[in-house]
Amino acid sequence: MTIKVGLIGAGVMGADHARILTTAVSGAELVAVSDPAPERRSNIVEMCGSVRAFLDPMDLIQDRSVDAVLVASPDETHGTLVLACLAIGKPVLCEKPLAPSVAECLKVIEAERALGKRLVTIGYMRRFDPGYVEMKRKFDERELGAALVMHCIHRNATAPSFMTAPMLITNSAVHEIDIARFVLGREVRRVTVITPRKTGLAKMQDPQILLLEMDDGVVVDAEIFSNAQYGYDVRAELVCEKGTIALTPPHDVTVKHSAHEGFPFPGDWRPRFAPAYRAELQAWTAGIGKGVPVGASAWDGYVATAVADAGLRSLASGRPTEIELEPRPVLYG
Ligand code: ISE
Repeated sequence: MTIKVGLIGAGVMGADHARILTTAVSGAELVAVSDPAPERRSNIVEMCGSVRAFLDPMDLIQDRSVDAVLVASPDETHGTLVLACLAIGKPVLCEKPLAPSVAECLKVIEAERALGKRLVTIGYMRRFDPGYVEMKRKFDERELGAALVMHCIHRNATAPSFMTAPMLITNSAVHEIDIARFVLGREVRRVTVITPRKTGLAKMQDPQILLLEMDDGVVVDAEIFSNAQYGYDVRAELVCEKGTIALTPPHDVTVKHSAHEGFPFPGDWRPRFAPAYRAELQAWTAGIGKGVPVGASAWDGYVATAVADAGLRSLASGRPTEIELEPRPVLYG
């Protein structure tokens, strides 16, 4: 069975998803694209062949030839598009965040709960990254004892012009929030945002440090630095009672030249997480065929937004901020 996918949003991430779906995922086919910009729509058609182009994303969602929808449009459109998919019972993979506001996330949870089945997957692709998957597997063996601290680093070479200080939390740190919950299997109960001296190379508060206090006492510190200049660099080390588990920087070769030894950094997250994006799309489309939901759920999307929202309040107040979650519906286990 081939899953026919419709893509909403053909920007940087949407185009990358289209390329991966067409070249690296089996049992799936990109059949439709929607984007307000005609040149972006035609890029996808050129790259992927027989793909129908739609101006209105709602028409794509309704179209009978589309089995499942991939949402990669701007963050503020996510909630409405996901709700439209749920209204007609179509599976949807929505790029992070599920929605910028907690209230909108809760509407999605309510709609899915009313349907009684999971149709929403959130694109927290790190859950499919071989390094994080191995970190979780090793930790779950419990040979290293209890987790104590998790150190995370999230550096972008340069931030796009639309990036703001709050977006370091809602756009970048949400990945750290989600992966900490995924690896540790615990919820965040308090968040504090610390603002170090800021770089002279950006106008906004950059970098920021998020301190996440988990409900079992583990502390996660995450440095978010969106103008680090030298490349895209994501690191993590989980410190346990009897040892640590760290990601190794993924690179194919080490080069020795001119009295230096080193390896290159990617320019952004697409090459760094290419295996994760591929595995995510493969698992999502295969899961639809089998009726098995995979990846981060709408609940995970809601929690990441709720923690980020508390982070925004901490950024504004400078104080630790408690997180109060709604009761978890049985649908989400
Ligand atoms: C971007 O939107 C992403 O999702 C990337 O994975 C992340 O590393 C980057 O910081 C975000 O801006």
